[in-house]
Amino acid sequence: MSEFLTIGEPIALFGSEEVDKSLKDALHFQKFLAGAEVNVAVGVARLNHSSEYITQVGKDPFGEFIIDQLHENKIGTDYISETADFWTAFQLKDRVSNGDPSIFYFRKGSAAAHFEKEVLDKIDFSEVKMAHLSGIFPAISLEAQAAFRYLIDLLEKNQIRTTFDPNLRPQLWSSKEEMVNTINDLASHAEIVLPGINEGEILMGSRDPEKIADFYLNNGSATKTVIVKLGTEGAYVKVKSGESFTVPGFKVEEVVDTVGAGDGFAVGLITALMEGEDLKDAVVRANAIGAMAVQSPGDNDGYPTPEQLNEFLQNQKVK
Ligand code: KDG
Repeated sequence: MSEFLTIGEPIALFGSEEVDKSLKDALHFQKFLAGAEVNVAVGVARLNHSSEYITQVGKDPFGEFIIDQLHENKIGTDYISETADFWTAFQLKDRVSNGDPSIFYFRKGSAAAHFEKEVLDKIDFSEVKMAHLSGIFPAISLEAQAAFRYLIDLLEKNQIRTTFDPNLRPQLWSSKEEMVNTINDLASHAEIVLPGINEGEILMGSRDPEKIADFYLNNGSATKTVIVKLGTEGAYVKVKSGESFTVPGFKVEEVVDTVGAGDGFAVGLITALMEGEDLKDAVVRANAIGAMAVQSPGDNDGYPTPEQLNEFLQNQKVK
């Protein structure tokens, strides 16, 4: 078993190679492995930590591509089921010279949305140090949400440290109210909650990082730390004892694609904590990997090896 595990929906991503061309008009695409949680699994494995990814793929070329990519990235696939009845999800992403790209998903009723929670009974938790959860998997279907809640129970029973990224995807929920209530309920089970500042505003009604942090620190007894991601400004951190600090972000020369930065942030935080670094240094690493992620076109191709991370940290200046 691995030191780290996560559950999610893997997606075959076709990223346009044509800058500022609409998805309708673009003709040339590059294929990548994507999906918020698998991005985190990739980043953790790239920093030499054993990493396990839980999901279901279809018996189709995208499913085969994803399994190959997981093997190439040295990610454990012991708890991945396969089905011939449903397709693996895929998505199209355009390339923009400014701001966030548009993404078009083909995922409704996917193989992952039909994940059966019995698979989770096979998990060996003996070496697991940390697990990462995100608000996407519980949004893709009621079956996935039931499995997600069952995994939370298992993680609690096995006293595994958890991070939770709300990763809001409003199009996957039937209403804003359902999304907000469910995400806040799920967040209450995590030790570390990682909302983005815009997500905080949607989820609890304020853009004040301290108010967002206080909301989640009072939301459930499991939550000990809240880290509010401030984009290029870095991150605001508050812990249960009341201590708080801001860690500034790194300067990025050229932004190629913003998607995957939040997942990269989680990679930095989780790996540093698993290595015993203190919270402040862990957030510095989180900011660094977030900044590295935006400098390449796929979601996770910019995540560093240990050597690349050290080089970045030595050469970069904070904003
Ligand atoms: O965080 C990156 C994800 O947005 C992307 O990989 C696709 O998982 C995905 C999603 O649901 O948006």
